[in-house]
Amino acid sequence: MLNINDSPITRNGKSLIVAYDHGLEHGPVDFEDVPKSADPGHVFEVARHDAVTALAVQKGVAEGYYPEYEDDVNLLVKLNGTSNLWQTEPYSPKNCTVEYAAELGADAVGYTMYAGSNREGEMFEEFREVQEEARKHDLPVVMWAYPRGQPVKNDKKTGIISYASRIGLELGADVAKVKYAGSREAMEEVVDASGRMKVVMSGGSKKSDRAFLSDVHDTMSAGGHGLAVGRNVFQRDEPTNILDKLEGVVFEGKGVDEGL
Ligand code: FBP
Repeated sequence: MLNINDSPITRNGKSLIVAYDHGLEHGPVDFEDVPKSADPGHVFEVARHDAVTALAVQKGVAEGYYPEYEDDVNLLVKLNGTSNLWQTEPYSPKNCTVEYAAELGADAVGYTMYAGSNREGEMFEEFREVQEEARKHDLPVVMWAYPRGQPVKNDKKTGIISYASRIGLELGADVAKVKYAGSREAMEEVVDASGRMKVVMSGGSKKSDRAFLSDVHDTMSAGGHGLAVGRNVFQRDEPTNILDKLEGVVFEGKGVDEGL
């Protein structure tokens, strides 16, 4: 495991990663409420906010936009991804090498792991390659730890989220991005299962500021290390407002009321 406390993707050991790979994972429907969010340039501008420690994008978006932002934004290149246009066994194919991500200027790389899928073996093997190549480039590896497949009846259960996060530790991730487990106590179990690896909360669909900050606060109080969030930032007309509030809760130890 790398010590990523000196990495640009952390600030005082914590991270606030803006995830913006939804155009691939969900399609343009995620941009309908706030049409300007379909423009990667808009989201790169948002990611210049001091609270944002990295912007996670697929390589095509990185190629097209990152050169203008390399002084202001830290880049996390997502190395695999999938559309939701198919319906078979969960699998997220690799579409970019660590070497190419490094050439693009990545400060970290990301990989989605669907533990529980019948194709888990292929993904473990792809992740092995990613993790070992990332070590050669000294790049932190963030695992999107999303248990999925026939044996995973409920991916919101604390035990299954803990298991997915633990798989991240076992396979050499530096950070696991997990779904919110539902309470501070449940997030504590997830963090406890994860050893020294950092655990960050995934955002999920859009909520009110108070509800979202409350989940984030639970995660931070449970010993989590921040969040990796997409829709709860870019589906707002003024993403800067929520980033100001998140900065208080994630980096300044504020409670929900104070953060608001
Ligand atoms: P959100 O904060 O919008 O949930 O984004 C997090 C994320 O992991 C994205 O990086 C990704 O595109 C999406 O969720 C995948 O979500 P799912 O596989 O659950 O549809």
